[in-house]
Amino acid sequence: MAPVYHDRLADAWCVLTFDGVRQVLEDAQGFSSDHLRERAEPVLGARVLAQMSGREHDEKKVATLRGLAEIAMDGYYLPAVEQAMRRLWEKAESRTSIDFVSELANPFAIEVTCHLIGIDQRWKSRVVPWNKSVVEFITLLQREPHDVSRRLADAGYFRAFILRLLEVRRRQPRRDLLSFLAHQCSDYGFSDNEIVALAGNIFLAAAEPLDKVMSYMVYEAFHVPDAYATVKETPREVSGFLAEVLRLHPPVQIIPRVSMGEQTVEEVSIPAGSTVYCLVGAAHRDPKQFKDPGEFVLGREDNLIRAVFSPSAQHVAFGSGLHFCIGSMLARRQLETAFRASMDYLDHWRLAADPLEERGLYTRGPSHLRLERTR
Ligand code: 2IO
Repeated sequence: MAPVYHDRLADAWCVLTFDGVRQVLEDAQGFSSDHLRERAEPVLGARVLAQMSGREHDEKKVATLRGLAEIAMDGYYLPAVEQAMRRLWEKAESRTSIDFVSELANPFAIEVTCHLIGIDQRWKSRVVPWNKSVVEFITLLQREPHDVSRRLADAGYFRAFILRLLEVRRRQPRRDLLSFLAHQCSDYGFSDNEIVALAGNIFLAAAEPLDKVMSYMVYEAFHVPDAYATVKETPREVSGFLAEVLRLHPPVQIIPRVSMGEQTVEEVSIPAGSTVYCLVGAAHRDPKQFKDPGEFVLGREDNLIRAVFSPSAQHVAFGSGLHFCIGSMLARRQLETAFRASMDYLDHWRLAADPLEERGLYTRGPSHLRLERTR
């Protein structure tokens, strides 16, 4: 397979090698995020960080990172994450068979993300379909006009809901991201519309990959029992375990860009104004970058833990360069917390069926993960 090729169906230039993907992501000038104007702005309601550059980008990113750090690291959020995961496992104790994806991972992801943003649990059933429409608008590659208008309407309800909540939290702040943004916004030049867009962006970007990675972690715990045994014995190894899950199963498979002027990647010339897809999964299986790329190897030297969650990462599950994921630390901390808690329960279960069945092209995760009780 050529390292870079034009896919006619998607009308996009697909980049499949690690070096190629890195080159594209690290050249924010040559490869812009302009696609988000059509792909994300109509549902989020304003420009988001990934579309910005220069001073505006830097200032707003600092404010958002500060908010994420303050909420996620303050000693209240992570215990709530652990509690949420434990409660779901406890509930499953009375069952003989469960689908981990729909019954644990997904409810977990929604619960903790609502908690993070500041959405009361009683609103979950409203928010879930709205968020689903926003995610579909952004990530589905082929779209029917009828569905597009329904998703735009749902996104409007979601934004109106967040705006109302923003007003409530502004009067009576709590320990959540929306309260933080409501209070910091004037100092950083965020408009209300931008806060709503940011909150919607963080909701989808936090929730959408979370259940998927959690499910892959549980799958690999059963699939590579030696690696799991090491983690159980030495809990700090969970970082390496997560790092390898992210390499082998990146939940975001496509990072799109638009070529600004003619560009050359892996000696292939890409015309100006083209859609460019960085194929994360392919890059992570590039044998030039990773030895035996298809193997799950705990603590591999070409995927060092200290670099995994920072822009110097040797994998690109969180992107690379200017728009490197600002939620990587949050992702790391909540996934490690939830997985550590899960280790108290995993022994009660076994995988009902291997191989793994997956779904999704843009974001991908196990379609289900049937577990059966062992005792
Ligand atoms: C506006 C696609 C799950 C982000 C966003 C769509 C930009 C950005 C991403 C991730 C993951 C989601 N892009 N998060 O790829 O915020």
